[in-house]
Amino acid sequence: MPRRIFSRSLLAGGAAAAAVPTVLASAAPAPAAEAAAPAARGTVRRARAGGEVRHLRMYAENLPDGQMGYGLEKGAATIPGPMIELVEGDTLHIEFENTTDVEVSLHVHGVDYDTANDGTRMNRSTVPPGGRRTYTWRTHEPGKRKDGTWRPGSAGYWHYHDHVVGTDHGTGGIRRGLYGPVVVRRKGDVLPDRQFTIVFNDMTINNRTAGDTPDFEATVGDRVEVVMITHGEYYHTFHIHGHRWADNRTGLLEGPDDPSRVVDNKITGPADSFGFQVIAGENVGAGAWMYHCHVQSHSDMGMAGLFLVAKPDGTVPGHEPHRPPGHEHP
Ligand SMILES: [Cu+2]
Repeated sequence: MPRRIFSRSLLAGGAAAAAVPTVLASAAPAPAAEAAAPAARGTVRRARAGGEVRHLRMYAENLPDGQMGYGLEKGAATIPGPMIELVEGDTLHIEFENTTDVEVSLHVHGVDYDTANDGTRMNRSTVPPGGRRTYTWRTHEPGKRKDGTWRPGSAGYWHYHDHVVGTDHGTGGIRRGLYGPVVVRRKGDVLPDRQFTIVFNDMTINNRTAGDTPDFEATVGDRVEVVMITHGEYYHTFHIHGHRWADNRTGLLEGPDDPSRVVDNKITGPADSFGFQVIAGENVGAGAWMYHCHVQSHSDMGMAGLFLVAKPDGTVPGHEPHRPPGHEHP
């Protein structure tokens, strides 16, 4: 099926136009390409059982204009870095290579790691220029502790970032683009057709500024997952037009009496992450739907982009593809 609006990276890779690869959690281990193929209408794919031991190569690289990125292959680094997707119970070994000329590391939020894998200089878990090491992340299911209290599982929308470039807290690495999304599913979680990562980093979106902010593309009816991460010095509010989500672990309601609050706007601060799924254009149809920071001065300065929802024929009603996002008002 032709999708002529899909000329740009599905996952808005930043400096490189290549689609951001995904490590999948779907029922059968699948190539990344399968992530871009929406399931047949009316069917829902669900996360497989956890417990797999997975291996991944990851590279830290220099990008143009002083930026840096993570990638799954040499020469393929993106900002944000690749989506890493696991199911509770999985273990991930990341063979990490630093191709840059400065010390780099990999620090993750949300999953289990020991101090030797925390990506800090303090614990000697960084990687020198040209060096390699393996980082191990583990995840677990929820369950009852011996004392009867409830232990949370690892499932959630998380993220990774450098913890050593510039300062011992990775302030320079994060500023230059060394960050990316992690999704940990619970067995049976609904899997999306498309995934977008949106990072508010200082006054940028995915390190891109006014006029060059990323647009994201889907077709009416696609189950779209948004992973939203914040970095830098400021607090923001994330807002998307025409679509709402539940402010809980998955962003989905479990039934008519689910008490989760339904929102279309959420405050978010440095190192926060959350995610949700929407059905593109549900109840509202195809079109160019704006997403933006709702701190007014921030959106006025360009923290805005488009969620382009196409009709099945690939066209987006009312949208001129080469017009910059609609925030160029004088
Ligand atoms: Cu903002």
